[in-house]
Amino acid sequence: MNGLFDALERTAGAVTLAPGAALLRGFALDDAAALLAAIDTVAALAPLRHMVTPGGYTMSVATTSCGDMGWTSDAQGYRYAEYDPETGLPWPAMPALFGTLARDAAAQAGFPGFEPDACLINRYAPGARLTLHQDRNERDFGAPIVSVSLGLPATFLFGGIKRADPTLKLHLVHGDVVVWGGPARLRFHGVLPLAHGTHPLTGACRINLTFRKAS
Ligand code: MD3
Ligand code: FE
Repeated sequence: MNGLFDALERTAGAVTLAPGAALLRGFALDDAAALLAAIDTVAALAPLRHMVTPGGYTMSVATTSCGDMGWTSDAQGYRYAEYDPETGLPWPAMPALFGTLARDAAAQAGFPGFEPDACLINRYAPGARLTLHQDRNERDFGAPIVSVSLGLPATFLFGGIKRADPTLKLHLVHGDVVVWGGPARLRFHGVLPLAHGTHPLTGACRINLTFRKAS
């Protein structure tokens, strides 16, 4: 895969992909096993599920959340909610490691004081994808979004402010963290269908964490 960011991706440390968007290559590597164990704990309380979009499509990505707020979708629309509609219970607490990692990554990318109140957990099986979209359900677009990639690699699409703007491809691998803030916060983005494969820590899937300030 010859993404346009290949040269940048080979550089160690924080790399600016675009104004407000920083790639922290391997930032979560040392925490990956502990993150995956914590994800299992969350998913035991709030199962990963395939949500239905307002347009009536069942998402190929399976999703759950932890933290004070969780992201949900149904025929009524996309939104954050305090309760998991599947269980009727509050979302599981955000594991301490999650908050620390998100705060440290945001600070390294130039967004000190990031205190996420929601972590969306996306699980991709081979073939699962996320079509181009904007994240606009959060109240404050001044806060960044921090994303953590675990398991199988994926090709991420990074677009512009309009849906029809050209997209760049970015190869995201196990342990990569990207911070999306400032002028990058509302850019369109998506994930191409996941390729088949097996990762030693996750098996045949990719898991993505996105940390947000939802309220
Ligand atoms: C760029 N998740 O959950 S993370 C999502 O890999 C989502 O599961 C993808 O898009 C995934 O909404 C991509 C990277 C990401 C997240 C939010 C962004 C990139 C972003 C917000 C603005 C710009
Ligand atoms: Fe998104």
